Amino acid sequence: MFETLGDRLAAVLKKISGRGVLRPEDVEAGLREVRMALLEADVNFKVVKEFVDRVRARLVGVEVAPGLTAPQQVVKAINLELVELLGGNSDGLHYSPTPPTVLMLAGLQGSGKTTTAVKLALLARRDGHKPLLVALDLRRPAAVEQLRILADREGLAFQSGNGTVEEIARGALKEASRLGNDVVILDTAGRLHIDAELMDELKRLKAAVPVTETLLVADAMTGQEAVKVGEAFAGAVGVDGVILTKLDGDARGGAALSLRLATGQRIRFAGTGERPQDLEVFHAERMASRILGMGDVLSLIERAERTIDQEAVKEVESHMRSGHLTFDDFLVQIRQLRSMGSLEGILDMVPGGAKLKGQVAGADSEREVRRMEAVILSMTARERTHPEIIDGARRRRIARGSGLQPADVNRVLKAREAMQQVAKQFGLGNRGSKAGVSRLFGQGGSGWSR
Ligand SMILES: Nc1nc2c(ncn2[C@@H]2O[C@H](COP(=O)(O)OP(=O)(O)OP(=O)(O)O)[C@@H](O)[C@H]2O)c(=O)[nH]1
Ligand SMILES: [Mg+2]
Repeated sequence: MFETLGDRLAAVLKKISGRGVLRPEDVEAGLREVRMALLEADVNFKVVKEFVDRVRARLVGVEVAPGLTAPQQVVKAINLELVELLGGNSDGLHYSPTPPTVLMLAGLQGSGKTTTAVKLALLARRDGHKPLLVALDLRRPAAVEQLRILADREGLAFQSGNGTVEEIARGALKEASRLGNDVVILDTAGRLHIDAELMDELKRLKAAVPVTETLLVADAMTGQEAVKVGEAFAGAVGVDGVILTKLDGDARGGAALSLRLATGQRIRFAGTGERPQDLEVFHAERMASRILGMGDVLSLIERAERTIDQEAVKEVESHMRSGHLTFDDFLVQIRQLRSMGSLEGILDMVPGGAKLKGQVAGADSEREVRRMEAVILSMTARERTHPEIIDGARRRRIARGSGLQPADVNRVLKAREAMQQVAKQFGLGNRGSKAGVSRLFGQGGSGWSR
């Protein structure tokens, strides 16, 4: 299981602590442990292969970054890929542009549906909405009462009824429109195991009322079962997002990865306790570090990189002044940009930045930066210092190494040139370089191959 990913790596990492360049055999030894840990956690083998390939591309033959040790560099690469695989940070609840927003919670027995229904209702209320909780668990006699009590305690509107789940749901929607409830949360019944009857009930429910989103509620302790659960619900009912509960326990979060891959959907929220306020918007970085189990190492890396950045920035500036911007310089700029926060925030600070804002989607900029990074890290040291030698064949090789297309490599090549141009145009020094980076992102807002 995932519990051991960090532990598994520890021994391998210890052996490479003195290296300045990561030798392929060292990287392979580390990747073997990663592969085993993921396979044991029931992650699909194709995904494991892709994951391992992408981590490899970030590492083989790469010089260890200044300020980092070889083990730190490996941990960092694995962590970055985990974040990517987890699909990035969640954007919370999606309210329907045409109210009411109907949220259907589905999941196995005891996964936390009823508790989560109340948590979501409170969140919707905090967001300025008027939620209605609907009890549709007619299987467990006490289930309706459980939701009623929880709703009462929080002063939330509650609806139950007689008849089939479809009838109750339809009735609840009418009631919602009469009372002005613009968010309707359906708490459905669970089953001990995946079963056809349950799936059928959920499908009928979905056909009866206009469900905005079906959210799969799953226990973080699910472990091996998570892939099956995710696939079953996604296949039979359709899942738009996942809520992972009981993360306050000692689950390492492996289920997050499995559920994300099995459903193809993001983890939206994490349940972090039994109380109605214990709900957090899902945070991919936090989860990746939990899966990796090396939080201390990650914060060390961050600190090391911040310190190095200051020195590197000075060097970049001197290169800019001499008119020769290498890809190593470019990388420093990109990383500096990332550590400065959101791209939109930065654009606010540069002249003409506001105009570029529309072209850069907030959620994607982080991703773009990561891709640029992947392209540059797939270059050899000579290519980075002498970009002019990058011909068609090299371009294809770099694309392969970074898991992207030659066109993406072209974009990064052009971006470096653009930045050099802009640096000249805006004058030199700190302010000039910030403007340069922002400008080039404005030019490359979209169009990555995947
Ligand atoms: N520690 C912790 N406990 C949770 C969390 N979410 C739910 N629980 C607990 O898990 C148990 C089951 O939660 P319910 O909300 O009743 O689960 P359910 O999916 O509605 O269960 P059924 O209606 O039987 O299918 C309860 O004791 C909850 O208090 C969480 O995030 N953390
Ligand atoms: Mg329940």
